[in-house]
Amino acid sequence: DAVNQMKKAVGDAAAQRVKSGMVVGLGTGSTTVMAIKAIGERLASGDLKDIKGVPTSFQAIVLSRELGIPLVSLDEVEKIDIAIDGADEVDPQKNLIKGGGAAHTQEKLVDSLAEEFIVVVDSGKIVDKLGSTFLLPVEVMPMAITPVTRALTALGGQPELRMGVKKAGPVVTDQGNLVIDVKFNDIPNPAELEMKINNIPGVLENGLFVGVADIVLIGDVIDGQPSVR
Ligand code: DER
Repeated sequence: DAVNQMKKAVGDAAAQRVKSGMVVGLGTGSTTVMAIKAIGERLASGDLKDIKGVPTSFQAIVLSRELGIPLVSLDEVEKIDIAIDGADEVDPQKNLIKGGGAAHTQEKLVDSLAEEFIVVVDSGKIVDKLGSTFLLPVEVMPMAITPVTRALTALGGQPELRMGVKKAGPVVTDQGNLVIDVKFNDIPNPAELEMKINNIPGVLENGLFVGVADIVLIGDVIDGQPSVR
């Protein structure tokens, strides 16, 4: 369908920017899956050689293994040349809300370390204001759920514990923590809110990515043809 066409178009475009010999941050989510698959195809065809991936989730690890993309840890690399990752919202200042896949803790680490962080989104993710279409994910230590819920409410949010779909009970992150999704009616200062939330004891990371994205590739379908801007 059109959204998948957009995701593939933007994933392919991002994969084309990877050069042989690079260390590539491998993000999480269905759009980034398209980019990682395209990287795998370029490796298989010989068009791309000698790259190393730094994964941001079990999803990225499993897919990279299937595709034969060699993985390295942050202890083994001097730098990350490019990170490719998705987003749930992108505002006009290229600030993001991420965490739809509950992977935003490792993602923010890898994406912010990269020399160039490329965001891959379909056009449906573009918003005027962060928080207008997506709840803000917050990764929280299990023992801290109740006090953090109170603190997020005090910040003006409406928090709710993220429940699993094919897993009974709450979603558990790759770090073994839980996720609270928070509705904020307005986020006038994303940088300030990002810091305030991360300063709540028991919070590991939240999905506001302020001043991290370098390039945003937007997939569209125009006159039935996928395009990227
Ligand atoms: O969890 C994440 O941050 C993902 O990147 C998510 O925000 C985007 O996932 P999607 O490409 O499947 O919409």
